Amino acid sequence: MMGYMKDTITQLKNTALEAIAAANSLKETEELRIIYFGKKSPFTDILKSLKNLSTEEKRKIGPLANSAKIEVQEALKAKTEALESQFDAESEWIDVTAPGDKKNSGHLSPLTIVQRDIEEIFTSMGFEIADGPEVETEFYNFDAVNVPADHPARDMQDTFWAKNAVSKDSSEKECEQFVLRTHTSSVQVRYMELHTPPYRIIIPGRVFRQEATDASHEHTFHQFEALVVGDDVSVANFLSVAETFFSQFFGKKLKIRLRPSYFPFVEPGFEFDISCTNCGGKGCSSCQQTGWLEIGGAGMVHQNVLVAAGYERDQYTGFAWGFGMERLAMMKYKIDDVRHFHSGDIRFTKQF
Ligand code: FA5
Repeated sequence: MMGYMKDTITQLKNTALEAIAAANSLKETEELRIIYFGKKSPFTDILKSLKNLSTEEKRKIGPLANSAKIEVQEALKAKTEALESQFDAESEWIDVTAPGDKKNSGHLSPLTIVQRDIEEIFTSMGFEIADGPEVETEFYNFDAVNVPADHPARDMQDTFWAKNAVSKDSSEKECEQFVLRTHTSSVQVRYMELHTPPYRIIIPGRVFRQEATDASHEHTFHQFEALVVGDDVSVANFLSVAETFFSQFFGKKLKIRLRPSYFPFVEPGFEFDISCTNCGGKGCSSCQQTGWLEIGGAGMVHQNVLVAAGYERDQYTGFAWGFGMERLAMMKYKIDDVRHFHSGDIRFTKQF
């Protein structure tokens, strides 16, 4: 019996060691682990059958079975580790000559580029950048800038009114409706209330109008307002600032032309044009042969606006202008349709 058991143990050990030596993958070593050390392990069977032997025999066969088991266990462990390190080396291998993964980086919208250009030019002229809410009270969007409740300009600006909204504004202008601001002029009186002249600011921002959209009209677009208030601010100051800004923005010397116009918040008011950036004023298809490009509205701040902000009438003078950033970007980059800006089309954005 003892001789038979010895042979069985030796044979089991040799077969296991051979199988382990021949294993070529972690899958195979795992299969061998289950065969030799799983629930139905032949080593366990041998150890269990020791109970049929005499004490003397147990003393000899027991250690033999144990050492065979340990030898096989260690061989299996060594083989598994060898295969694992071989696997790691394979998975971590890097082909340094392979072309890299190209990352798709984003791109600034032409509108952001234009806004940054505008801000840079104006801050270099000593202007500050101011901001205000896009959801605005009726007061700051209309009344404060001299557009009373029955004024037709409220219709002209195709306002989005917020339904049943009541202002809880700290300025105690109670029971007003909210509007999506129709122009950046809404920030004028907000700023004036908190500051004492002299000051010069620009207010870039998003505005909203209930427009039937077309190539030059969007319902959501951007304006930037310029506002200068002080003791002796004149139209000459406006002309000088406008000429400096537009010449720098378009990178060439431009002329400014004023035409009389009407906006409730300025007196006198005017539309202003710049000499055509394409032909320099000779006349071409971009300027309909006129030599001029229409830019936007401007004027001397109406005294009613300064009074609405809490200043004394005729204490200060100022100028203001406001125009569309999309329209400016369209002129600079020759974009033919304002709706491209919000299209989300990467082919458009990537061109700038
Ligand atoms: C105003 O909004 C006045 N607040 C401007 C102003 C400020 C005048 C201070 C005087 C003093 P207007 O509605 O014309 O004015 O708009 C100004 C500019 O916004 C236009 O010249 C144009 O460039 C742009 N704009 C107006 N409507 C749209 C639109 N639907 N889509 C794109 N741009 C527009």
